[in-house]
Amino acid sequence: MPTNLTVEAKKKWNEASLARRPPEKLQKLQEFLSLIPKHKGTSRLCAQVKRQIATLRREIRESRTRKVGRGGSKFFIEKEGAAQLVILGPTKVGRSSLLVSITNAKAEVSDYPYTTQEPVPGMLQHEDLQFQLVEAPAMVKGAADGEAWGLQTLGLARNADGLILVVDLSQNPREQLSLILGELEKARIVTQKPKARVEIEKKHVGVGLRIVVFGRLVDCAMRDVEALLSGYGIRDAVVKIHGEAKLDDVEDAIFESAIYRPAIIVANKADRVEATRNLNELMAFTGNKYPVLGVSCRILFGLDKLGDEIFKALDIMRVYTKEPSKKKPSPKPFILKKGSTTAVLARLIHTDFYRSFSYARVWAERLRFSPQKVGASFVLKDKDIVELHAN
Ligand SMILES: Nc1nc2c(ncn2[C@@H]2O[C@H](COP(=O)(O)OP(=O)(O)O)[C@@H](O)[C@H]2O)c(=O)[nH]1
Ligand SMILES: [Mg+2]
Repeated sequence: MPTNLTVEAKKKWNEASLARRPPEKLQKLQEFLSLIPKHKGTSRLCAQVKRQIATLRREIRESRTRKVGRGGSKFFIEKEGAAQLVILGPTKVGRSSLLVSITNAKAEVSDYPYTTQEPVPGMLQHEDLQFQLVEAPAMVKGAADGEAWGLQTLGLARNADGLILVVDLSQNPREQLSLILGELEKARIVTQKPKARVEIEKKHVGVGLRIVVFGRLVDCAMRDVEALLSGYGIRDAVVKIHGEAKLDDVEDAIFESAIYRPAIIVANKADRVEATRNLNELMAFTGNKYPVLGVSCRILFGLDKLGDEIFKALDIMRVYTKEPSKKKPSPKPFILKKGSTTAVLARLIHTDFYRSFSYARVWAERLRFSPQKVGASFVLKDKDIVELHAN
């Protein structure tokens, strides 16, 4: 639904998005909110801006108390390994138990609620890859509105590559899952793959607007996208449109509203007597929207499948590079999004490599003969071995 904002409102939004200092940003957002016409098409935007305002207020307040307190937030966990996944769930479902069962981490498993108050990382080995799992504090009702450690927890989720949603099979799984998904949705984190993905990368003044459509514009033309962007004062940016995109998706991207994080549901305590019934209920509730793994951290059941599910959910692949002078590829793979080309690999290795790319040789079982000489647009697959040649 279009928001039909006035020129003045759009200008104000642009000012708010450019503001760097939190108090200034807060001021601009409040002014922006008052300029949004209130109708059906703007209700979601209003809710989102209100939440942003609430978050900023809290941040400002907390940074004031931190200055006198112990300083530094422990809530940001530096990424390690192939991907970072945050373990979310209500208290006592077994988030710590999961972490200690499958990683090297030392988290405290306990019968007391809200034991985990700071994120705890651990590494999970999956074949020749490692995934970093981070246990977040318990998800509570109202997390998206700042209850308990809600905003920090949702911040962790936003920053991660994927989510592991843990529920307890000795209790109503539907309630637990609805709680988690509800808070994620309020924080504009979606767990279902959207039909379209729009990235807006703002550039220096004078660079101009470059719009690249990898998918298709469904309900609009290129000039509509240009008009929408320039209406918001976005004149210097690279805009990438993937999938089946509507003009609304582009407007959503301007407001940096929704982000997609793939999710896996881990249903724990499968050893309990009520577990089978609750697992069936959970499956009926989720349909085939999410991968669901029934596990028990107590008797170490079902956990060996998690690595594979994570790998699938992240939509990634491994590519091994080989130097022309060497016989064997490097043992450590590069991690790429599924469907990436040799050009993407070259750019990941080095921008210079990308610029001077000449051709590649690829070894793979699916090819009729290996190695095969390929160009920059060759689509790679998991476990391909690639030798890059530059000019
Ligand atoms: N029966 C059973 N209890 C479990 C299992 N996993 C964890 N628990 C228990 O559930 C409680 C909470 O576990 P914990 O990992 O601390 O949960 P967290 O609050 O989500 O981190 C502890 O008493 C654990 O012993 C399981 O697979 N089966
Ligand atoms: Mg815990």
